Amino acid sequence: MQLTHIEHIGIAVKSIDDARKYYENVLGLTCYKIEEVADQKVKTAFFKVGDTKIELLESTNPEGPVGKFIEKKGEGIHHIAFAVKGIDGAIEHLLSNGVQMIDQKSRKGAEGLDIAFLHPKSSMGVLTEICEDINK
Ligand code: CMX
Repeated sequence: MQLTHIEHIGIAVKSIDDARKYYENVLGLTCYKIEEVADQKVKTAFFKVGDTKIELLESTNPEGPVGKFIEKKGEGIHHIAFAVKGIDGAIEHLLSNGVQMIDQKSRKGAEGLDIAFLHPKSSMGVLTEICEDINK
């Protein structure tokens, strides 16, 4: 399995409109995209920091994964996403090493990436995503 870099860090926020003021006005980053991912019940906002992105996640439904996370834990780091070469092979590798996968097959996520989530119980409490940009 070949991880190339941290593709993004997902941060759960109550309001993208409020949170982006800190990322833009204080940290000096630029929001280059806002995208709703309907099946994940989130709105996302992206900022680039070198090769890595910050993905702000605002829930659009309290029953969605980010809505439930904020209800239980409040705002904060929600997941880490690694870019991988060959996501299908990586999923096979993880499964054969006993990792519990939330997604047994890759699916389309924000920014058109192929993504799959590992269950946090298999990764020391850190919700982890692997993703691949097939256009790169
Ligand atoms: N990080 C670490 N642990 C988490 C977590 C997170 N982000 N979200 C939930 N958990 C933990 C909970 O604390 C709980 O632990 P305990 O059993 O010790 O209390 C356990 O996982 C179960 O939590 P839950 O609230 O009952 O939630 P569910 O089982 O319904 O779902 C999870 C948890 C991780 C399977 C679900 O959130 C999921 O499928 N996530 C992947 C998809 C996702 O997060 N999408 C949003 C981002 C989309 C994007 O980036 O575009």
